[in-house]
Amino acid sequence: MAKITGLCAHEILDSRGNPTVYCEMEVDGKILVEASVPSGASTGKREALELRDEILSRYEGKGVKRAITNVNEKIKPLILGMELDLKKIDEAMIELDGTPNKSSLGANAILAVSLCTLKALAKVENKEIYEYLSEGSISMPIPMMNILNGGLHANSGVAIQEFMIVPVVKTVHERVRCGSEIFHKLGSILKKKGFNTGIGDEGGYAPKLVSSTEALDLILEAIRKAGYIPGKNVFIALDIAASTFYDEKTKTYKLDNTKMSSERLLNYYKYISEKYPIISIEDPFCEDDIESLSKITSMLGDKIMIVGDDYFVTNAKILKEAIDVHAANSILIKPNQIGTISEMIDTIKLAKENNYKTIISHRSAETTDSTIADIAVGLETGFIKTGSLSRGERVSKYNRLMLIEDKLLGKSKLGD
Ligand code: 2PG
Ligand code: MG
Repeated sequence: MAKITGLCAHEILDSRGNPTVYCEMEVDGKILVEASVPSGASTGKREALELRDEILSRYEGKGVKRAITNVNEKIKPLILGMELDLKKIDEAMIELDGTPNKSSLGANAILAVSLCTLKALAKVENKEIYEYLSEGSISMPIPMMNILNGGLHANSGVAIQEFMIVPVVKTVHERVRCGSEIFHKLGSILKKKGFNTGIGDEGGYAPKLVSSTEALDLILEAIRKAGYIPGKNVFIALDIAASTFYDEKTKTYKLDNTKMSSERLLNYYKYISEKYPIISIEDPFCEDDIESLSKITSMLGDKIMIVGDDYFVTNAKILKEAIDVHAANSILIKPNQIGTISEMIDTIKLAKENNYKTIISHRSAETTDSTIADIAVGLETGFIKTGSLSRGERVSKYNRLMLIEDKLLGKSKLGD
């Protein structure tokens, strides 16, 4: 069996211009792989810890030198010479860390090594990552494309974090084309109406709007003007990220300048899901409010996806608790929320066994590492959420999906 012969981490920058962890791994003295990790802004409280240096004079405290040192001085001696086995390597790192939320080594340090291990395993077997991950079948995901950014991802004043279009046309190439055409159409509509066409963290437009329904109307207009039919071949998904506009003291949500109780917010969701072709609502209430999550699931869950992100933080134990109370019917999967690829795989399995839909997801700060595209195909997550149709770190995932599709269609022959 192949053995790990080298490991080295470096500090690089993510798409928000903050430091993140990059790692190289060598196997059998000849195979070299690399991986880098993303970072969130609207993070769930129970996520595995992203270790930052907290030295304010350097990158405003956001340096990751401690995580780098943990890879180079603690994880490296642990796994050097070990056989290449994802579960064993992940377990060894979890044990070395010894905390429930990976706060000693840092989930950013651990995930970089876990990702390298996955990539090395595929390379050793001369397989693509999606082929290595597959348990017999593969399928191409439907993308949720965030073309209008709000919340903590933009300075637009719109409380809802992500307005996504979901093209359900036949191939990934057509889905990407559809997304790109609607994205550009939205840009020209905004320009014509005198809005700013600057973009947010995930590459979607970030105009200053007065309400969320104004955003939904603009998107409907863009879908139609691009030649598609809302509710037929293009749907809408929302990430509310409600924890980010919840006031603990008054127990209210401040949405579009209106203070709302959870009851009123629930009615608002009912209203917009009847008026617009919405197929998915993520994090509709603050992440501690599992009761409201169960309520919305019983009210709307037979028609639309109710997605837990900040609620579940890709953690199988937390998901299990939610399954027991019928909270949500879908889960967002983010590798860095849990910190290892093998734990992420366990969470996907648990979700599927319980008929929860799965959406593999980027973070709002990304690198050009496109492994989540392979995960979507190989583990058949069904959906992928990876931002808008602009910014290199977002399109790297769409590009990877298109290249995988070409390969599967036999369109990747270099010679005769
Ligand atoms: C989310 C994500 C990704 P962040 O809330 O789903 O879109 O945002 O990475 O900032 O948590
Ligand atoms: Mg989210």
